[in-house]
Amino acid sequence: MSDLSPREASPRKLSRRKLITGGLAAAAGVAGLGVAARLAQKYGLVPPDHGGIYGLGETLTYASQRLLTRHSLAREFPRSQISKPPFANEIEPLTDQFKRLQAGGFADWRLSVNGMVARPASFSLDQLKSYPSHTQITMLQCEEGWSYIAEWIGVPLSHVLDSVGVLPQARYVVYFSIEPDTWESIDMADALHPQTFLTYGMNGDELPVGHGGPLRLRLPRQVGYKSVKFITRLTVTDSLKGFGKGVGSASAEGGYAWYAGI
Ligand SMILES: Nc1nc2c(c(=O)[nH]1)N[C@H]1C(S)=C(S)[C@@H](COP(=O)(O)O)O[C@H]1N2
Ligand SMILES: [Mo]
Repeated sequence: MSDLSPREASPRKLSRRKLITGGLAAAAGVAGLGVAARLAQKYGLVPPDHGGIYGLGETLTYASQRLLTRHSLAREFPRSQISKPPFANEIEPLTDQFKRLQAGGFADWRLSVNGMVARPASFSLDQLKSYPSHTQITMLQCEEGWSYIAEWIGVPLSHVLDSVGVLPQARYVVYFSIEPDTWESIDMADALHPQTFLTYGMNGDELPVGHGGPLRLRLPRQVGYKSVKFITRLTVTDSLKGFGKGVGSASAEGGYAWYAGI
């Protein structure tokens, strides 16, 4: 019996990955930042918040994560491990617009999807719930150190993207909260990842407003701030330059990493 794991049994793939990550690190160490930056650029592995040569750390983190863990899954937990009760992180006072929608039972909540898609669309919650619902029991980890485990119920973002027809040149999905100045973006690898959900339920119930109800993007492979609450809009794009200050997210503008993989 071979003791090779399936991944090790595919030497061609592995050696290409090794070559690129090894090459990036070596280039950074020996030949200097310029060469590493050019290599990363060549393979499309530069995050939007790289900040020129000073962002080499961010670039290496993102590049090696993408090459090595692109298809890996966040850990899922048994039902017995669900935290009781999970507390909700502090959120800004909700706007009047939100309160009006809440008073109507969120019947008028819409998720609009536009940008580089064949058929821009606007979905009601009922429409999103008409897709087969999926669940995951995963951990939400705040960058400040605390975490909790919950069951998240929703529709994989990939289903919604498939239904609008993402154009081949798309590279990122930018997602916006109904809250002002609250937005993030992810690359297509994370957008199409099976655990990236548009979430409308939690622990067998509706998603509570404190946890981002009626609709939250759930992204268990990155830290908590990428799981934005109160999602109303998605834009598919090939460049993040035109959004805000061009570094990919509100949190990146505030000095946090755009790519915050766990
Ligand atoms: N719209 C919105 N989404 C948000 C936040 C926020 O303040 N507003 N906080 C983020 C941060 S920093 C964390 S750690 C998680 C907390 O999720 P929880 O309230 O379910 O614990 O939500 C994230 N999503
Ligand atoms: Mo957080």
